[in-house]
Amino acid sequence: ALNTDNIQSDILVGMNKNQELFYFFQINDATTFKSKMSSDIIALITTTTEILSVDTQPVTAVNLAFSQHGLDTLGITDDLGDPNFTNGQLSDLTGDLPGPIGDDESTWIPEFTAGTIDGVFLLASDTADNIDTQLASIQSTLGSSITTLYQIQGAARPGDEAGHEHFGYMDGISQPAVNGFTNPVLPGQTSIDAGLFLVGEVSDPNFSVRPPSGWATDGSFLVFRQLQQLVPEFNQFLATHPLDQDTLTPEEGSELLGARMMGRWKSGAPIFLSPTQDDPALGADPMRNNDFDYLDNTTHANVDNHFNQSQCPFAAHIRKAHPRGDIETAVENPHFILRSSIPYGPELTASENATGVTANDRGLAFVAYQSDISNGFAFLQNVWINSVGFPFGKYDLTPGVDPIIGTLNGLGAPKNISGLDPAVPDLDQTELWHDVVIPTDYVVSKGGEYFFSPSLAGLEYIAGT
Ligand code: N7H
Repeated sequence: ALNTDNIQSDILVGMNKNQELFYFFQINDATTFKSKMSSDIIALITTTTEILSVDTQPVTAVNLAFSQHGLDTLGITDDLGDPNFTNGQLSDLTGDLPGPIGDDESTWIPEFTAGTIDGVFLLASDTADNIDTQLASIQSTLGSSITTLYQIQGAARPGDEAGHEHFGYMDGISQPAVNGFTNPVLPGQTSIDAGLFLVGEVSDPNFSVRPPSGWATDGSFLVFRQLQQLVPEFNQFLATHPLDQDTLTPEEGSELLGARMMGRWKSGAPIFLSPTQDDPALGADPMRNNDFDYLDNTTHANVDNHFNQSQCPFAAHIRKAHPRGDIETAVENPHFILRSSIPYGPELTASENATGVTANDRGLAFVAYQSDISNGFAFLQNVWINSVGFPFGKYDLTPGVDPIIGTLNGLGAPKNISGLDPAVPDLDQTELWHDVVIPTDYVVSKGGEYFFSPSLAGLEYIAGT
């Protein structure tokens, strides 16, 4: 079993609150910062054990992670054994394999291009007021040893939309199960060794190059991305391209197109199990809503699945990001992440709805944990999501980029996606004419950074140096 007293709460469980603030800071005075870590800050950090029970959950959960720039500032000279982390996220726009991650730097905000962020506090609670109180207390403790660089306020959406992101789809359904932690394992969940998420644990692919003193053990690399969602533009695209106009109403045809781009209906029901209409009962049922593998329903053979997009396009978001039987029968798949994202920004206004043009910034404060960024986020984004040929080996050799988050070099270029229209299943190897063309990107990266979220013992180690 894992030592859940030593692991920060967001990694394996999430912050489990409706409000979450990402507070990015710069360290001005390493000595004072480390001394305040020891005397006050570490005591505030929420562990996995604490978050698991409502009885022990703090009013405001707090996690803390550092960039490489931050570890440098704090005088930590150990190489954590993750080059993507060491070089920072900005360098993955132009870096070596498995980058680039596809963003165009022109869409990044200056706070992320500056490369000066040393750390991030994650603060989560039921109310924004609780978070403000906790943040004020942290700021008063740390005084002038830090400077605020940027903050993003995340929040669950209101009412029935709680749990849904800004495009309207239920999120947070599918996560890998972590051996030695997740219990029970739900149908369709893949069990993964803890070392794919936690440094130094079983099957950590870079075990041999971690700091020999062991202080990085039970930490995890946190990929943060501010992903803006152009919701009215996305809705307008769906509204003007309804599928199957012979049998469906325009509204139903638009819903079907969105669901086929995502791989799930707005309720969370997987289209692979319910291809023609939403099934909210299926979406809400954890015993069924993740129990599919993209293989033949009865034989679970891999043969038919190379031809058939009737149940789910090859390029659907959830299939690109987790191809299940498309690859898992062939190889042990090391490309898993634990997601802990939350929406940010206001609800759509009536005028945005009417004009179809975004006036307010909103999107997803994307968070993913892994023990190797090049196997995790960077691999998913580069080799799967942004690659027109993945899943490889299909009858159609160009399924297309991910229709939700895939981008052709971050430039908003039109994207040809195979098999989105079930009436025209796109079996042809060479001709692209019946792909659905998505005219631009509806998710735009505003930038991000790579962080390391140490264990509690790791935080003590840092503070003691
Ligand atoms: Fe995605 N969305 O809300 O539209 N994602 N995602 N994602 N995503 C998933 O199955 C979304 C992004 C993954 O196991 C669902 O839990 C949005 C990035 C993975 O079957 C929905 C954005 C990356 C899965 C969304 C976004 C991923 C997944 C279905 C950006 C990685 C699990 C809910 C604005 C690089 C797949 C669920 C599986 C699921 C949405 C970004 C990865 C609804 C809006 C950048 C691995």
